[in-house]
Amino acid sequence: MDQNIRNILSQYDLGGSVTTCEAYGNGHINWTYDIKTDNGKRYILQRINTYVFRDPVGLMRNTVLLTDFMRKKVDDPRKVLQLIPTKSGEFYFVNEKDEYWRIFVFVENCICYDKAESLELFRESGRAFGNFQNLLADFPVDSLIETIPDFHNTPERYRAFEEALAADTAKRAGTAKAEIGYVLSQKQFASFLLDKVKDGVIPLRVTHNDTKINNVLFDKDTNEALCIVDLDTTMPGIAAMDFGDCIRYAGNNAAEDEKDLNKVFLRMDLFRAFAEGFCTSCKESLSREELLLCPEASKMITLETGVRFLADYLQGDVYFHIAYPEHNLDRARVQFRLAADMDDKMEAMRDVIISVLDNKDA
Ligand code: ADP
Ligand code: GN1
Ligand code: MG
Repeated sequence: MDQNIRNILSQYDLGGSVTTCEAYGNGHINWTYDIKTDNGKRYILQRINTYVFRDPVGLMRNTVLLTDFMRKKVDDPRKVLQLIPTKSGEFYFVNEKDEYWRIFVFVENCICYDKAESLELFRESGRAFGNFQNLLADFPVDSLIETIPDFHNTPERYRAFEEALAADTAKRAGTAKAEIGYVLSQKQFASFLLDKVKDGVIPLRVTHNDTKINNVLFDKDTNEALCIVDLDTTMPGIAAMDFGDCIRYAGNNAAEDEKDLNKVFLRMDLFRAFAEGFCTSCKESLSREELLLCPEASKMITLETGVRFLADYLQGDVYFHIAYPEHNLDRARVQFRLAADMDDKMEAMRDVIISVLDNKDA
């Protein structure tokens, strides 16, 4: 364990001495560690990525407000993230290098998946995110800050992409001509959902905004979804985009960074399973209009995420953690292949949503 981490841990009373501290999880943004103590306690230590989150104090205020609010509504403490205060009672610690650190209780007996290993598991993730909507349906939206302004504003992501393309800082535009062409060909679609908000067809709600399956913790024995983690981007947004991001990540037949694009396609059996879990659990909190936009939202978030990966590739990988130099380009290619497949399956996705909402089998 390095001295920096030792110093951070010394700010906390963890009810025992720390025996191990290991890098943990597959997140692309924060730095996460699994901490174990000699009296059997386990924690998640995290350093907040302050390049991504420019207002970590506001972010932590959001997390405290959200977790306090949800805790009053659940029956099992494992169902809501629990922050550990420092010895001086703060929910985060800032060291002399201006790094922001925090500690959560490690949710006991949980397991986290990086893909939908079965239809039932994915249906259960749908229920979990649907239930997240229910839990926060009456949360006072105005009390949250926007931790990343314009996070799912797709036209704004296009603007940033075009800026990155014009600057071509990393001199990589020449290696991504086909991908750049695809992005530009889809520009008309980018404002489709925000126009619905502007026209009053759908509302802004408290949404999670990063609904990858690895942001859900399941009970190891029963595979019941226990807890939604990674609340850093929970802020006002479009509910159907939360649905869409789950589909983008785990409804894909392949991994987010698969190199063999023939393996990349939307699995309709997974789409249906997720829709059953999500739409059924939050039918009361969300309107039919919102749920009917889930197919377009699935394509929107897939396209937008691809645009973000490609912009980061053009900028020299300043945002997402990468494992090798073309990682962001590979990720972007997968998103574009998947978005194109979703175009082909738009009608089929819509039929599934309608049949789930109308409780039919087809
Ligand atoms: P990132 O923002 O980098 O994605 P996350 O907050 O999602 O970071 O954490 C990374 C991983 O750590 C999660 O995917 C999950 O597996 C695990 N994790 C996070 N919080 C907890 C917790 N309280 N208990 C157990 N595992 C957790
Ligand atoms: C990041 O932190 P993580 O890995 O859950 C990103 C999401 C992207 C995702 C792509 C704050 O999520 O927006 O969809 O990578 N989070 C942030 O895998 O930018
Ligand atoms: Mg995460």
